Amino acid sequence: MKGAALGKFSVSYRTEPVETLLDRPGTLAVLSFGQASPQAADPRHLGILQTPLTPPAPRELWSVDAEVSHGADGALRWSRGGGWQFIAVEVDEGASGGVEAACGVAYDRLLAHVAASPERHLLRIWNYLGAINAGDGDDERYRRFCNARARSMAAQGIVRYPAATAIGHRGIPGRLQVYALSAARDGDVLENPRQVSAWQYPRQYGPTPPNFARAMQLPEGGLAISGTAAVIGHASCHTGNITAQVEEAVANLHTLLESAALPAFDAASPLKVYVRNPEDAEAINTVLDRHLDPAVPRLLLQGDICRRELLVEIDGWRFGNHA
Ligand code: 3EB
Repeated sequence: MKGAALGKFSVSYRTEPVETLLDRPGTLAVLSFGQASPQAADPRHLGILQTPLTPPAPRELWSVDAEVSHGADGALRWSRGGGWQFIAVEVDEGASGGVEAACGVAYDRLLAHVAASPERHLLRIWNYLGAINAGDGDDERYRRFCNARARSMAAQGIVRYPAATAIGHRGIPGRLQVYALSAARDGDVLENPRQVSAWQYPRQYGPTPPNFARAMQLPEGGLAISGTAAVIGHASCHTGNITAQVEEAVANLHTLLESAALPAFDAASPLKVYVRNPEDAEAINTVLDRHLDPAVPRLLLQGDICRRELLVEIDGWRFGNHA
């Protein structure tokens, strides 16, 4: 089903106070960094537990050119307008019985909500979990998260995966944060010709390959780009070399843009850079200064990447100028 045209959707980094952003017409969501979500606040305001590395960090604003309604139902909150929906679920592992159980709870809630909503196409999802690399081999928490995510998606009959990010945080232990974008019209999956599709990763990375697409072409144009790291084929590369890892991640990003016939990142292309070791921030910025237009908004956060040897990962958006 094609459905009606969607309104405009955009994401930007903003320095205004949260109340100012929430009061703007068309605000779908506001993300604040380095803090937990405030209790009983506007459901559109999500606190992200990862520490910003360039204080004062801006907030992230999701906007639509339409009227927005919102609500909350326990651990899940949503807002919708113009054919777009923001959904967030936050779960504590202690209350759910461990990382796999918590992930199952979060995904079951999220997927059921999306399937029952007018914005039933899941396009983009972020997963932030504590101590993502704790546990050895197949007991690693990221791998257990992948098991649960796959089970929930299979139970909902999802066979076409959204773009995604899965990154660790060092905030409240055991707090799982999942948030997502869905829409009333579907997008188009975009894979990276330099990389094996994640859902086809071989067994060595865990019992369940990660269920995500490298990028999602949004129904009204624009590209939502998944967490992108120094992975070629299915292998991590440049272990221990932060400069080379950033260069490889940027090369992967540029390949995605080329595949979508999109021009280079610009002022409407907010990128988020997840940095394992905060002391690498300067080296990372040096490489990014070399490869990105200075107008490209970027936000560095401390975040642990899901493979231990990976030191940096970049996700983001490219709005406008669509082919
Ligand atoms: C990779 O390329 C790096 O499990 O949702 C990137 C983006 C990665 C999303 C996920 C994992 C995920 O495999 C890791």
